[in-house]
Amino acid sequence: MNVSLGRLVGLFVVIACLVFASPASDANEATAKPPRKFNVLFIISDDLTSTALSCYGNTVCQTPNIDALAARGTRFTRAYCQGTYCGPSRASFMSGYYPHATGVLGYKNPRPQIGDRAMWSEYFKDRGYYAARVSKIFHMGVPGGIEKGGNEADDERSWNERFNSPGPEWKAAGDGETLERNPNGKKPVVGGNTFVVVEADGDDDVHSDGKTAAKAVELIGQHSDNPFWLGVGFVRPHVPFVAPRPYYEPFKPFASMSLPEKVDGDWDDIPKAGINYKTSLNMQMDVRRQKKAVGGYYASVAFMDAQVGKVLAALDASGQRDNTIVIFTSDHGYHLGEHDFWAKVSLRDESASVPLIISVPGKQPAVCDSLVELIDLYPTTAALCGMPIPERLQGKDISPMLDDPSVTVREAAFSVAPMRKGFLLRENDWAYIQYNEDASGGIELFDVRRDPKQYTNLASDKAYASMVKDFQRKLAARLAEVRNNDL
Ligand SMILES: [Ca+2]
Repeated sequence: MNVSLGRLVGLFVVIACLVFASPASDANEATAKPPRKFNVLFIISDDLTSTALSCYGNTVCQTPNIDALAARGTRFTRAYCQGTYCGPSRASFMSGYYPHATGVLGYKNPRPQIGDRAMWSEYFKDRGYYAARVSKIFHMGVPGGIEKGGNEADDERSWNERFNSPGPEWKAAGDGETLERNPNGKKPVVGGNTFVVVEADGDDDVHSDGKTAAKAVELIGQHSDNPFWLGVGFVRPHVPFVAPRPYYEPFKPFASMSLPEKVDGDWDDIPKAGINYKTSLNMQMDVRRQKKAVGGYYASVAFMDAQVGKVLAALDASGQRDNTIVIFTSDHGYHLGEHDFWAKVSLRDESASVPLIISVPGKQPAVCDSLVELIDLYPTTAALCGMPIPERLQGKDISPMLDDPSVTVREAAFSVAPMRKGFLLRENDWAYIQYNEDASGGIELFDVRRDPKQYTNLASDKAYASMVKDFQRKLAARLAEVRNNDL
């Protein structure tokens, strides 16, 4: 009797579960809160190497505002751009495709290649967000485009509103010097993609980035009661190095700046295409000029950091901090004299890696060493805001890393330098660089555990021959994967 009563009760429990289980879970879904419509505040600096930020270990250049964001967000130590200069990098993370998928390897907007597919901000705009940009998100020429204040390679339909921030750039009043190709010091201050330092008169708002911060502050105040996707593009520390005088104080005299270690015969094992397009040699910069370039770059970073502080303070004042995903990054990195290289394009870590901080309300601060790419930002923010991730996107959702920084999504980051027909596969322990798709322009292989500054190219060492072959195969496969898309 007892046994059969027990069975009967058991059977009743099973039936009850079958009958009530699915209505109960439907009821839970109905009462569950819809995904939060987080705002996205995307702050991007131009030509910023992570090595210049104090939260990434720089002890000379202090960046308290970016550091404060890092202290409350996840700071990524292995984030890579997809193209090592403005045009291809920005076209890639905004469209969600690698440069070799769209073929946008220069300074054009990828709209003709992607047709009606939504760019990153447009995807949010299509879902009821107010989408706006202030200054440079897609490519703009610096300083030329900023002097003129035009839209350059922008994409109109990505935004509800867009704002440019014209500034005097190299023409700013103050003490200026052209450092590049000016050995006798007779060349005046010039425009273009040239190393020029200007210690400028007047305050922040004279300059493009000061105006960008002011406009961003205004927009955050105006749009605090509807979800927004706001892109804030600062143009410093891109050349010319122009900042108000007070930002130079910590870096003077410029002779006190230190330069990266110089190694005898450093270029002997670098293929011709791997010698960067700007070097101390072809720029004709002696040690005095090199040190001043570092000081000017740091002053520009400090100035940009102060503008980031204004934008973050406005977010706090708007009451939207707890409802806003904040991203800080750069379009690519930069050389400050390592291997006597300067600027971008190179596929070494200083140039191909980027600072990346993602702060999401409710997540614990963390440092994440997993390999991530700028192309991941689009799908990641879509996921964080409860939107479906379009299948066509070539980046990965890295949002699980914000809960658990040990999560990984890829074996190798992929970046290109189309100007040099260069390709990088960056694994945790190895950096593999090749020039031309058949590697005919040369190969570089670095053991970054033992040689983090990449002084010794192992590519022609017989002991690594099979590893080089493997990397060559992996790179060809990666490129084929990138080219296999819906375009
Ligand atoms: Ca850039």
